[in-house]
Parts: sequence; structure tokens; C-alpha cells
Amino acid sequence: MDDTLIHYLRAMEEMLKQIETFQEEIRQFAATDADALEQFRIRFLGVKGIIKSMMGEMKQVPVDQKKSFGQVMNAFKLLAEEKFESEKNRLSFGSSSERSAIDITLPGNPLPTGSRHPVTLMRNRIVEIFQRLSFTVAEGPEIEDDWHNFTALNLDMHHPARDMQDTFYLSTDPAILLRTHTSNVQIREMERNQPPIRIICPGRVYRNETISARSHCFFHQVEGLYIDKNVSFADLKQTLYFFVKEMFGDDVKVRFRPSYFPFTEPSAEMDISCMLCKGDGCAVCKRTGWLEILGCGMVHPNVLKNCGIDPEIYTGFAFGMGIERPALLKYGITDIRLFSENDVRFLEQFTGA
Ligand code: 2NL
Repeated sequence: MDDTLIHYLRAMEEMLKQIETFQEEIRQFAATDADALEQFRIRFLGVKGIIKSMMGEMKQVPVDQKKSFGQVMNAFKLLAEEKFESEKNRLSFGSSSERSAIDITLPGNPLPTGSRHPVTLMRNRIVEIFQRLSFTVAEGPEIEDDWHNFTALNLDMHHPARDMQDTFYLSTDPAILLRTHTSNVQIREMERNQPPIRIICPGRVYRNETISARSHCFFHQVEGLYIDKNVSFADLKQTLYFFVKEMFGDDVKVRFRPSYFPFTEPSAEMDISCMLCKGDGCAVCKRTGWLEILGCGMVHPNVLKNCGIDPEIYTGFAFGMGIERPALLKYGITDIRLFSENDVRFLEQFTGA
């Protein structure tokens, strides 16, 4: 036997003993926590670990011994790998309560919450201001009869608002139509109740108009009605001034213009100074410095009579405003059709009040 062979065999023997010791260590290993497990991995399976460095000895092993040395090393490696996996599983799924697969202290996955429609946001703002003045919300049908939409409101048979081109009538029964304003709700409330009546009526209304960036065949409105003894035009002005200041801020200027509606007498329209150009004149206010926001007036005595309320005892005011127009202004939207297209990319842009 030559010296090299003896030297080699001694080295091999030494190595096998070592492996046996390590194998015993591995069999007995039980990780107390993730740190201990990581230390185990680095010690045996790491790039500079025991197994890697022993594998490095391969090149010194004579060719005819390589196979059996390889088998020993593979068994050693497999043992370490299996121990690592089983300890890892035991730590994650162990019965001990602090070793849970689910870390309950982590924040949860966020749920998409959605957002309110800009028309809803604008409607809520309007309604909330009037609720502070003790108005309560009233609702009614969108499919209405001729009486509640037109006749009770003092619109005679020849009024242009009754024209087929403005109103959607049911083809099977022209006495039934899609309401053109939410005044039908106020008529129904007055028919059912005696004053005091103080209501705000938001809702969807329909007009047979050509659809464009500025107008649609359906849109939303808020109408208000206040009937009691001694309700005056001063009450009307004060209520609407309060509303405008709350809605558009203290700096806004207000303008009252005489107007005409068949259901109010006298009638007026209210303008506010354009908030975009501060009254200087721009494209939005058509260079006038003013924006029309609502129509109003003292409820016509004929309307009160039509609903069974005595105009000799009671007076009241009413007003109506669109929701889409101020929403376009507030959010800088240039096409009214976006409101009804239900494109999430559009809808998810609106937040807050
Ligand atoms: C406008 C104008 C207005 C009314 C609506 C009303 C309702 C009843 C009786 C009397 Cl039951 N009036 N509503 C009054 C004046 C104007 O709306 O420009 N709306 C967008």
C-alpha cells in the first residue's frame, strides 16, 4: 500500500465519522423558531455550508470511489433537506398558537369600496342643506298621469310643455307619461296633507330632447316646496340665499330676475356669479359672468286649489333646479352623457362631498 492510498483512506474514514456525527445532530434537531431553522439551513445547506464544502472534496476522490462517495453524500444531503422541510412545516402549521400559518397581526387585503356617483354627491349636498332648514325628503313615481305632471300645475291643454316632442307618452295610453319634473311629488304631498308642508323632492325626470354633450333625455332635479300661513316672497329669497351661500360659499354674488312659470306667481330665476371667472366672463358663463341655477316663485293659487288647499288661508313658495349642470361645473366635466355611460374609469374619479 502506498502512502497516498493510506492517507486517502484515513481521510475518508475521518469524513465518514464526521458525517455520522452530523447525521445524528440533524436527526435530533428541532427548531425552536424561524431563526434557529435558518441557522440550521445555513450550517448544512448554505452555499458555504457543510454539505457544499464536503461535495467540494469530490475532486480528490479517486475515480473508482466517486460513486460510493457520491451515494454517501447524497444520503447526507437528503437527510438535511428533509429535516429542514419538516421543521419548516412544523413551525408554520404547528399546534402552538403563536406559530400560525396566518399572521393575524398583518393588515388585511384591501377591499375595493367603490365611490358615489357625481350626481349623487351633488344631490346629497343640495338635500343636506335644505334638511338643515327642516325640509324633509319626499319621493314619488317616475311614471305619472297627466293630472299630477301637468293639469294640477296649472298647465292648460295648450301649454308648450305638453307637446309630444317634449314629453315621453306611453304609446298604449297617452294619459300616462314619464314625469318631466319632480313637481308631481309635491302635488301628491299637497293632495294628501294639509299645511304646514316643507319638502324637498330629488329625482330623475325625462324630456324628449336630442341627446348631446349639453342635454340628455333624462336628468335629475331637486324641487322644493314650503306651504304654511304667512309664507312670503321674503321667506323664499332668504331660504334660497342661505342655500346658495352654503352651497357655493360666502363670496358668491346672487341675482334675482323676474321670470314666468304657469305654476308660480310671481316667478323668478336666480343666477349666481360664475365661480370659474369670478364674474369676469368666460366660456362657461357665456361671457356674462352669471350662471343660471334655479327657478322659483310663490305657488299659484290655482295649484293650491287643485290640491285641496285653501289659498285664502295658506301661501307658499316652490323652486326647482337641475343637478347635472352644477355637477358639470363643480367637477369640470364637459359632456353630460358621461353621467349615464357607467364607465368605471369616469365614475371612480369622484370622492368626498
Ligand atoms: C326650473 C324651475 C320650478 C317649481 C319649479 C313648483 C312645484 C309646485 C308648485 C309650484 Cl307643486 N311650483 N315647482 C316652481 C318654480 C320653478 O323649476 O328651472 N327647474 C329646473
